[in-house]
Amino acid sequence: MGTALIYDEEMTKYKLLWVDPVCKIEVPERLTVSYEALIKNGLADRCVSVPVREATDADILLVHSEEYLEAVKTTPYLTLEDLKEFTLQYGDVYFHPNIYHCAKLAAGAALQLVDCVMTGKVRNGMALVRPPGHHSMRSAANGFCVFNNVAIAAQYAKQKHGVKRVLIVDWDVHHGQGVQYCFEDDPSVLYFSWHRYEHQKFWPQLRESDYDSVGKDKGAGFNINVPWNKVGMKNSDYLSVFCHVLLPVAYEFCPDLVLVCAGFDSAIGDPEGEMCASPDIFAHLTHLLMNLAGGKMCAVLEGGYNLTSLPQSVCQTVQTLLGDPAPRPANLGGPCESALESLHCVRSAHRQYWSCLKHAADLPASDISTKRIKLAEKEIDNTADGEEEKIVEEKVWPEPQKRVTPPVRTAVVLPDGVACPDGCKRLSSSEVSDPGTVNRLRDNFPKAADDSDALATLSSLIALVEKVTVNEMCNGLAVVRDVSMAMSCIVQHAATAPNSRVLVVCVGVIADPYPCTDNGKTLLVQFNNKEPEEQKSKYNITVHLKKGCSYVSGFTQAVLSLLLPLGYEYDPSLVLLVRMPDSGVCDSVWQQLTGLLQGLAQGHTLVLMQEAEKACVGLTASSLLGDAAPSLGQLHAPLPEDVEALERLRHRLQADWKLLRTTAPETGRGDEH
Ligand code: X5A
Ligand code: ZN
Repeated sequence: MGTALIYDEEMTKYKLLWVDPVCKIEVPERLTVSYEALIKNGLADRCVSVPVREATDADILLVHSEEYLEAVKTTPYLTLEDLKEFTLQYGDVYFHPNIYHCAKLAAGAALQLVDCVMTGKVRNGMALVRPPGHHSMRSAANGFCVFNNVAIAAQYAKQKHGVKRVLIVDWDVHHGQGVQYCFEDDPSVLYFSWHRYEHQKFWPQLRESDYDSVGKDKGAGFNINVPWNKVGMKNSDYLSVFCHVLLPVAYEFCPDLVLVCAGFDSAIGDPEGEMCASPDIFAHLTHLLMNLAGGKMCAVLEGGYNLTSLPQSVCQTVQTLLGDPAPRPANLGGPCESALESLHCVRSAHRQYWSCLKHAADLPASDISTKRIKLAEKEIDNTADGEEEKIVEEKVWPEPQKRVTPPVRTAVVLPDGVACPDGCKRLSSSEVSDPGTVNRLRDNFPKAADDSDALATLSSLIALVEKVTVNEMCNGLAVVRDVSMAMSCIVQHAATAPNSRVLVVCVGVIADPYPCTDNGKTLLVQFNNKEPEEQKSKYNITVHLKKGCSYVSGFTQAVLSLLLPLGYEYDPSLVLLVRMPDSGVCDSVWQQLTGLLQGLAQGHTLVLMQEAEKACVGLTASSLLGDAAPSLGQLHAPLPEDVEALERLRHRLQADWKLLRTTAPETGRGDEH
C-alpha cells in the first residue's frame, strides 16, 4: 500500500500584489521548492500521484458560512483596489484574482487525500497546497488562509466515510484557531496544536490559544493547546510533548483517521517560528503517528516560510510516510525549562479528561496565567514602539543526511520447519558461519558447545547483527530455542563493537542472569509482573506491571511515556526486542511496540522470539516490513497500581534521563496524585 502525493502547479498561480510586510513571506516558491525537492530526492516518483479537484460549495459549507463563501466568490472579479479593500476586513491575509480557485483546489486536495486513504487506495499521503487553511474561520479569512482545508477534510471524512473519530495534529508553529473554533464542542474530533505563544504576545495573540482552552461542553478535553512561551524550542522539546501528552492521549482516543496540519514554520530557520528543531524531527513526528488509525494518515501543508528548511522538512515527512526508516535523532537533551512549564500546565489541565494523565502533577504553584496578565499590563505602556522591523539572525544547520534504505529490509533466522514470511530474506546458516565466530561462541556458551544447531543459530544471529550494523539490511527476526542465550550472545557481541549501543527491550521475565553492564553499551528495559527488585543502574530498568504485559492500557502507557523517551535519549545503534515465552502480550500491542521502536536506531531492530511463539512470526515480520499496526481500540484507565508504579519509576529515573521529565524544576511541587 502506497503513499499519495497531491500537488498541482495551479496553486502557485497567485501572489501578493501590493506591499505588505506581514504577507510577503507567503510566496508561490514555497510550493515549487518543496515539490522540486521531492523530485530531486526521488521521492515524488515513489508516491502515487493523485490529481487535485475543486472542493464543491457543499464541501466548503461543511465548515464555512454561505455569506462568506459568496463573498469569496466575488474576488476573482474585483479590481486591485477592491481586492485590497476586501482584504482589509480580515487579519494577516491577502486576496488575488486567482486565490478563490486555488483555495478550492487546496481544500479539494485534502478531500482527494482523505478519499484515497479511506478507500484503501493508499495507506497515507501528503498534499502540498496553497493557500493554507488552519487559521480560516467559519466566516473569515485569516493568516494567509481562505478555506480551512483540514477542518473541511475532517467533517467530510465523518460524513462521507463514516469515520467516528478524527485526530488532528497541528504541528505548524501557529495556533490553528480556525480548527479549534470549528471543533471546540465536538468530541469526535480531537484537535492538538502546539504554537509559539510567548504569553499571548505572539500572533494571533488570543487568550484562547493557552493550555486552559480544553474544549467546551461535550467536547471538553478534546482540544489540546501547548503554548510555547519562548522561541528556540528544539527537537527534545517537541519529542517530549509527543511522548508525554499527544501520544498517550491519542492512543487512548483511538482515532480512525489522523489528519496533520503540516506546517513547517516550526522548523529551524523559519522567520515566523524562530524555533530550532531540525528538519529531520519531522521524520520522527510522522513516524510516531503512523501506527495510529491503522496507518491512515493525511498530511496537508500549512505554513513554512524558510525556503531551505521547508523543502527539507517536507522531504523528511514524505520519506517517512513512504516507510523509510527515520534518521537517528542526534543529541537530544532534556526539554528546556519553559517547555517543561508548558508540558506541566497542559498535562494538569487535561488530567480530568484523560486517564493516561490522571496522575499528572497539579498546576505549577507560580501561576503561569499571572505571567500573561502582567505582560499584558506592561504592553499597554509599550504600544508605541512595536512597529520597527526586527532583525532575525540567519540560522545555519547541516543538510539532513541522505536516508539510504538497504535493498533488503527484513532478514529472518528461522528453524527448518518455519516458512519464511513473504518479503523477508532468509539467512541460511551455511552462508554465515565463519570458524572464528563459531569457536568464540563455543567458549562463551558452554551450554551450546556440543550442540551444532544452537551454534549455527547463534552464528547466524551474529551475522544478522553485522549485516544490520553495516546497513546491508534494516532489521531482522530470529526464532530461537533459547531466547536468553541468544540475547546474551548479541549483547556480548555488541559490547565488543566500538560505537555500538544496544537498547534491549524485554517483554516478559528474563530467565537467566542477564549479562548486566552499567557502562552504557546496553540499556535494558524489561516489562513484567515479577516483584520488582531495587533498581540496579540507570542502564538496567524494570517496569513492573501488575497484570503483566497482557494489560493493554498499562503496557501501552509504559511504552509511550517511559520506553520511547528513554529510547530517544539513549539513541541506540541497535534495538534488540526480546519476546519472552508467555509474556502475555497481545498481538496488536506487540505490533505497535515493534512499529514504534523502529523510529530508533535508524530502524535497526532485531526481534528475538522463542520457538513456541512461532505463530506470531507472520505479524512480527509484517511490522518489521513497515506495515501499520492494528489499532488497540479505545483504551480504558490502566490499573491505578500500574500508573503509580510507572510514575514512581519515571520520577526516580528523571535525574538520569531528562526526557522523562514533565515538570519544571521550580514550579514542580512533586505532589503527584
Ligand atoms: C499558515 C500560517 C501564518 C500567518 C502569520 C501571520 N499562517 N502573521 O502559517
Ligand atoms: Zn504557521
